[in-house]
Amino acid sequence: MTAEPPEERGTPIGRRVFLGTLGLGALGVVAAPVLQRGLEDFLGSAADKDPTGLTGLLPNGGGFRYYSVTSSVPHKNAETYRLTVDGLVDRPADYTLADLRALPQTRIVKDVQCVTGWRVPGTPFEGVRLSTLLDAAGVRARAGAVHFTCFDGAYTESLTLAQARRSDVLVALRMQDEDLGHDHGGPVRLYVAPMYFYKSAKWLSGITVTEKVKPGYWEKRGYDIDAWVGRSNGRDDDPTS
Ligand SMILES: Nc1nc2c(c(=O)[nH]1)N[C@H]1C(S)=C(S)[C@@H](COP(=O)(O)O)O[C@H]1N2
Ligand SMILES: [Mo]
Repeated sequence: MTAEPPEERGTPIGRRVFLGTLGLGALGVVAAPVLQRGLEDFLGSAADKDPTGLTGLLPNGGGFRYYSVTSSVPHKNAETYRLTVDGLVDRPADYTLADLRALPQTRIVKDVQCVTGWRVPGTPFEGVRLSTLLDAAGVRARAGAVHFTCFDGAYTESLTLAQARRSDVLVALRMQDEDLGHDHGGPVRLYVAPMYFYKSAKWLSGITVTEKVKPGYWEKRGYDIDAWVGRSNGRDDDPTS
């Protein structure tokens, strides 16, 4: 088994670890932000440690852990949510939740893999293909990448244009066949099926087409930019896609 960073072992409930402030890149380790709180997270951790799988039977949200790099995140709903598409495009756009729901929806069922080691099998995500929004915006010839921003005000991510145009990259509105809840990045998050889950930016608010890849929040702190599951970050997990 690939080594997990220590904060993933027995993290006490309520402990807040903001590794970003510790200069992860300088430490040269692969580690993750952990902001664990509440019953769901406790059960999620416990399930990983109980070889009998007993805790897996509890209604614990299926092994997901809550992550945020900020201590609080505003709540957005159908009235207040907006997604902006801008940058190197011919037709910048602002989408409401209703606008996104009115576009063709794609459902994908794959495993989810966090770079710190936890994996959740067969998780349905559903939403609009990112390529649909890019095509609608009219990406200009010199564009080469896409940058994502979030309404937590801090998290960012990026993909090359080729990655962003894959059919398994979604602007997700639903997860586990329910509308995306706030804790999982709702009402709208990115879902990048073949990559480690840190690429799947929660609370998505901006899609900016750029010339070159701009490293995202964790990539500035040491994670690989090309985050293919099993082929990056020094890990050998089975692919998710
Ligand atoms: N805005 C935002 N998106 C984020 C993160 C975050 O801290 N903030 N963490 C990433 C990481 S490292 C993981 S593993 C997943 C966790 O998603 P979950 O909280 O739905 O389990 O979200 C990713 N997207
Ligand atoms: Mo993660």
